[in-house]
Amino acid sequence: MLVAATAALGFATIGAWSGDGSGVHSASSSTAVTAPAAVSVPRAPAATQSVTIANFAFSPASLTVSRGTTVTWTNNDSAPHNVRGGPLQSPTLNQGASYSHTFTSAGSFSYICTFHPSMHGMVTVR
Ligand SMILES: [Cu+2]
Repeated sequence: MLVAATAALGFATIGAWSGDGSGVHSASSSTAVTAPAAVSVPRAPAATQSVTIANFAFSPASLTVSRGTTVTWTNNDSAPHNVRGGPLQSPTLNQGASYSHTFTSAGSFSYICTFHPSMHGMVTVR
């Protein structure tokens, strides 16, 4: 009697195990769902900001960033421009060209375009 009960229990256990087998299957598809979350990780490390050069002006003309931020200037004008002042020493930026600088110390950094000195910009780093 007892042996028969044990055998039945063993059979039931095997049945449960095969049920787990299909459970493993759904677990592997939930692993695939987890993967897109890992894609968000690269966003965290480096802060970036953009300044557009258009219509002979920097936009935004004034920007406040945290130390370690990389600022990228992109010239959208057909006229060439540059970004000069303090640590900012870009080459001539023709249309579509960009220049990046990573600000590692706090301070206020004003800059101009030396071709058009009326073009002013400022980056405040804190
Ligand atoms: Cu200019």
